[in-house]
Amino acid sequence: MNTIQIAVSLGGLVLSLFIVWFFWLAPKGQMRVSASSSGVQEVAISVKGGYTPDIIVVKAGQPLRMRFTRQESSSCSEMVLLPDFNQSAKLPEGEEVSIEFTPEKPGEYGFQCQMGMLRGKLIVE
Ligand SMILES: [Cu+2]
Repeated sequence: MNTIQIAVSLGGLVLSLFIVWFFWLAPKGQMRVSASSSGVQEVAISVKGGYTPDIIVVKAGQPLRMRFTRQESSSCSEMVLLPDFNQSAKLPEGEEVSIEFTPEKPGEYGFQCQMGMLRGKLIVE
């Protein structure tokens, strides 16, 4: 390999590392949810290569409504699962789908697509 080939390979490596970081590892934003006047904590989550926001902070003992809107056709994200709460939903593209439950115990709970490639975190305080 000459210098240019090495530079090109290194460039490609750096680029793929960046893509991995960008799509899978970078936090897409933390959101603290407050209850509306009806007492429901409500959060809108957009689904596109990940969940935005992907870290959601809520209060224990208050009903929570998670409104998912999937903005892509990738089959990866067609389901969202919250195994700790026995909740799951199919997300048709472009349609808002709500999941409602009351997180009773403080802790950290994951939500994810069916293969576990997209992940988000629910922090219950
Ligand atoms: Cu997936």
